[in-house]
Amino acid sequence: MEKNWFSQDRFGFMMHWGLYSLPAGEWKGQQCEYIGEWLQSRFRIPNAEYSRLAECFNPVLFDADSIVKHARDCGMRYLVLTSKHHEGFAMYRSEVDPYNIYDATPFKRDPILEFAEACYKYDLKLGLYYSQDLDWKDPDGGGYTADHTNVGGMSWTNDWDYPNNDGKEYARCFERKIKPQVKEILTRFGDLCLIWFDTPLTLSVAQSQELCHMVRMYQPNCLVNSRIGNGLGDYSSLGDNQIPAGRKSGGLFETAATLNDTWGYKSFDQNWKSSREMVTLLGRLASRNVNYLLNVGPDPLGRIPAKAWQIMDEVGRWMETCGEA
Ligand code: JFZ
Repeated sequence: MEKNWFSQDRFGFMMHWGLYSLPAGEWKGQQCEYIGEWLQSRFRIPNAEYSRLAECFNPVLFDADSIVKHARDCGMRYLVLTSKHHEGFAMYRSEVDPYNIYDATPFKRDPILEFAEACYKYDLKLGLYYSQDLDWKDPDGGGYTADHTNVGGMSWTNDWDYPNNDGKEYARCFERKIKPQVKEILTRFGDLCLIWFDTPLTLSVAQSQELCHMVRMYQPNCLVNSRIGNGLGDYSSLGDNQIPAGRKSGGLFETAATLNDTWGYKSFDQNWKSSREMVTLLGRLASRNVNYLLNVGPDPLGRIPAKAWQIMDEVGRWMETCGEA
């Protein structure tokens, strides 16, 4: 795989899928007004309680083949899947940590592997999201330095289970979990087109460099996004849903944008963009030299919500009639 694919294949599909998809934005009678994948931090749910979601996570209607085919029909050329989000739960069979979809759920399947196979079949490129800094399962997960809260007033770090921020040492989490899991995702699923790191708050320059070197070593043609931190990476992830004012030059750029107002599934978020808005956005971003990475959160059974599926259908039809970029 050549690295210059990025400027040709301007349209990608991102999926935020994890344990958070199961409560679907609600916890004990309260609706999460914030993005769904932040539910654990929003309601400060102890790991002992949150991890029990795994016991009933069984997305039996998940079908990687039909989702990838649908993305392809919609004109998308690459996929980006959450292999592990801030909650710390791996969505693939990890030997590093049993807190993963294969070992901890009745599902006993590896969706990332199934997606990888479907991508190969339909000739889409595969990229993986991995939260390398924030990890709420690990006592030394990042986000405990400086300001401990994000814009919504939620903790970056798990200070509900592990309140002693001063005693935390990200280097321990980095060595025992992050590096070994990054190695896993780089070596298990064939060629990757990119790794989508996120929210670098705690990583040192050396740690960002080390992850970059691992990517180079195991996947020489795999791009790294700028959220690896410390000014590194091959391309810039712009702010969420951001459209730059003018044409970007001197590099590769991507805007991740979600189809409603959450990245992870929330049953009550029905604020979907129209296919017309999507097509317009795709055109405007492409004219500014920016890729469009469109996100949808699969539901607890592993389905793309019907409304999102239908909007993607419409985009596909538009692509057919008006030609592809
Ligand atoms: C991060 C995550 O915290 C969030 O859950 C989701 O995965 C999203 C795609 O990425 O949130 C961010 C990170 C960076 C910015 C905004 C939200 N930013 O730079 O504007």
